[in-house]
Amino acid sequence: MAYCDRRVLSIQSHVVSGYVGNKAATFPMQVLGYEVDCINSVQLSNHTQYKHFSGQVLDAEQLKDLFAGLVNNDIHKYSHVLTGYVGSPSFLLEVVKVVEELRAKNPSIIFVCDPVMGDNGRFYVPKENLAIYRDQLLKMADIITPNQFEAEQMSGIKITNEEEGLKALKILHNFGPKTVILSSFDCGDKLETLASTMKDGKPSGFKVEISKLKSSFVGSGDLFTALILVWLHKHPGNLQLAVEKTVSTMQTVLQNTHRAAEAVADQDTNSAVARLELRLIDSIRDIQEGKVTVTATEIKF
Ligand code: PXL
Repeated sequence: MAYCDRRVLSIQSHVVSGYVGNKAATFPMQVLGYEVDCINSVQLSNHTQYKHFSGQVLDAEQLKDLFAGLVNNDIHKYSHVLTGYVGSPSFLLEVVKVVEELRAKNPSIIFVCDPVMGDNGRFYVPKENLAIYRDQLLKMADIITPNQFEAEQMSGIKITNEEEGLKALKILHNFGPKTVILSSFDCGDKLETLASTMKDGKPSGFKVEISKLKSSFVGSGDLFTALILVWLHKHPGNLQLAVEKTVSTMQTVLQNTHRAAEAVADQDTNSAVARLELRLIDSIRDIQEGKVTVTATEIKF
């Protein structure tokens, strides 16, 4: 295997406690056989949906400094660059330069961009990040994985059903990325994943219906993106299988998490938010196995 066949530079958040950002993405990619180098865009005590959080947010100069070390040692050759939660617009603008330099080093690098901005109708990063994703990062990205809120913000389309979801996908393709995956959107009594890739100038893809769980999870989008990066790489050209493996694993990890949270529900030492931290370590075998339990069906565009 060549030096950089399965090497990911992952630029996302670090949290001391819990599983979002790099803490949610690194372990799954590693146990599936990938080398993962992390740049932590922020270092926080815990994710921002807790009552309290504290820590540091890196800016452009700090990213530039870290990346310069890699370049000066000529150790910046990666198969993938993955970006997620970024807490400062200046840092995000510097990410554009980092991706350019990584692509100069390895022209076939795959850029997987999760435009992490918010969820359930509200932003949890500065709003200025929206224009930077839409106008600069999307045109460089090979694969993007917005959630419903992020797809709505970037496309300008409110998504309440599949037709609107597909309309948003097409708009997002027009910004540049070959593959657009709407990790999930709410269509009443169910959730749905939509994945599409451009072939001969036209979008083609697959959808999966998912049943809703009663809990709401933080970090699930970060896990989703790490899994789709791996499964698309292991099954090149087979979007259907990659989506099936990703959504199946997600369902299993979320069910494991939900079950574990219920089991400790009456212990007052754990807040409701802490109980719902993803049970990634307990799910190691499910992550490695990637057993398909859902069926993705072809989308009629
Ligand atoms: O999963 C998104 C995410 C990532 N990183 C941090 C977060 C959140 C969501 O709240 O707070 C630090």
